[in-house]
Amino acid sequence: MSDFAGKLKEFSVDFNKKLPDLFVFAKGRERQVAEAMFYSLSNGGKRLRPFLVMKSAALFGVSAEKSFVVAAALECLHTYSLIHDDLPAMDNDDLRRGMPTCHKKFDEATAILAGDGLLTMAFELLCGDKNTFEANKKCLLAEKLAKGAGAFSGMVAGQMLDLDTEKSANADNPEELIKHIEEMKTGCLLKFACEAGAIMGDAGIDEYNALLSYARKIGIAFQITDDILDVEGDEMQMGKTLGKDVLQDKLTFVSLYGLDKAKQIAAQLIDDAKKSLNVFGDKAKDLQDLADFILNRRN
Ligand code: GRG
Repeated sequence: MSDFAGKLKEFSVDFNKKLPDLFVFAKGRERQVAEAMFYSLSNGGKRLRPFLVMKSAALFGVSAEKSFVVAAALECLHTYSLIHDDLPAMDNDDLRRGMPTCHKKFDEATAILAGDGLLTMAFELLCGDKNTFEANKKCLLAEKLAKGAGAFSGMVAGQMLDLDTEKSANADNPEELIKHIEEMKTGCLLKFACEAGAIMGDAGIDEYNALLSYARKIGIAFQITDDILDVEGDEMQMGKTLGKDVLQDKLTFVSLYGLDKAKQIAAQLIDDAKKSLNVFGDKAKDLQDLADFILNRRN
């Protein structure tokens, strides 16, 4: 395990320890949905988004204690998207984070509700008392997350387009289309992670733009590596079913450019992403290392 992989593991162990405190487990039958939410949230996961939130905020001296709730809100929202993406009506997957998907472990209706529960919990965390930032920052964070995750130009919009990518192989400009989809489907939450740090830390305009530029580049690189791993990754390491893009004849960065060029593009994006952070000097080492981790990840 590389030094950084070890650091991320340590971060995720700490992060996971605090998750049970965010839950209320009722005694009645409704308990099942909270259990399903907790099952999917606590079940593995690299915690890249929480790491990005907390390390971006740390650039401005925001304590981990303060930024944790925002990081947890984002991970709740991300986990909802994975639960719903795995449903039979979407990607129909049996395995996620190396464990049975939520609808396999529980049932389909419970999984739908668990996703709904995590989505709403994200906003309860951002707007409630556990988030100790001033009201205007809470409101801005909630608005940014809603937009990034939403149906007009965020993750839900990206997922809608992604459902059609089997039919998009003959699109007029497949390169534009795939970038557009991935910016919304995957990029928006990574963007929120970095932007949240800037908001919490009252970043100046140059710092704000530097973080947004970094987020945009790692977002595309992250999706390219996801497409590469779908072809040459290891199912055990990835903890999910692979090879589905080819089977579904999906438009991906790999189908568009081939493996070698896709790898080159990802490497260039990561290089550029790291350069975007120059304004922070050595303080941004964790974010620089995370960018390299995204490029070299095996899961
Ligand atoms: C269903 C509304 C809705 C949205 C689904 C995120 C998403 C949109 C679909 C997931 C499909 C997918 C594999 C997307 C590629 C990028 C991605 C989000 C991968 C999973 O993120 P990781 O690798 O996962 O950070 P962990 O488990 O480590 O948190």
